[in-house]
Amino acid sequence: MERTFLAIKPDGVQRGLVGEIIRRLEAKGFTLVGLKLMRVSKELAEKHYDVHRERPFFPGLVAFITSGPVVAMVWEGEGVVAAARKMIGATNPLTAEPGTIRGDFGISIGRNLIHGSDAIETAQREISLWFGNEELVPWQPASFPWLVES
Ligand code: 3AN
Repeated sequence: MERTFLAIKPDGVQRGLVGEIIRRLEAKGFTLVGLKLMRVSKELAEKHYDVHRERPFFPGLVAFITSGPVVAMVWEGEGVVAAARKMIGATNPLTAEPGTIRGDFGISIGRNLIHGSDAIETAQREISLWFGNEELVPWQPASFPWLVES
C-alpha cells in the first residue's frame, strides 16, 4: 500500500493547526500509520532538504524547521502521495487554491505550514529518514470496506 511522509512545520504547530490538518486527512479516508511530535536536529533537517542545499533559502529553511516542534507523520492509502500534495496546495500559500491547507491557512512561502513528499520514491526515502520501522503501525480502519471497493 502506498505511503507518504507529511510534516506539520513549527508554524503549523504554533498556530494550533495540528488537529485541523490531521482531521482533513482522516476525513478524506487516508490511514495514519506513523505519528510523532519532535524537535528536528540540524543533521536531520539538512538531510531532509538535501535537494535544496545550493538554493539561497536553504539556511533559512533549516533554521526554521529546527526552530520549534514538528509533527512528523506517515499516511497510507491508494494514491496518497499525489492526493496529499493536492490537499496541501502550491508551495506559495498566496497562490495555493482555497480549499487546500496552504490556501486556507497561509500567506507566506517561508511559513507554508506543512511538508509533503512529492513522489513515491521521495516518500520512501523520507519515511526511512524520519521513522524507524518499529515506529510504524500497519492497521486497517473498520471503515475500510466503506471507503474502497473490494
Ligand atoms: P514544496 O514543499 O511545495 O514541495 P519545495 O520542495 O519546492 O516545495 O520547497 C521546499 C520548501 O522550501 C518549501 N516548503 C518552502 O518552505 C521552501 N521554499 C521553496 N521555495 C522557496 C522560496 N522561493 N523562498 C523561500 N522558501 C522557499
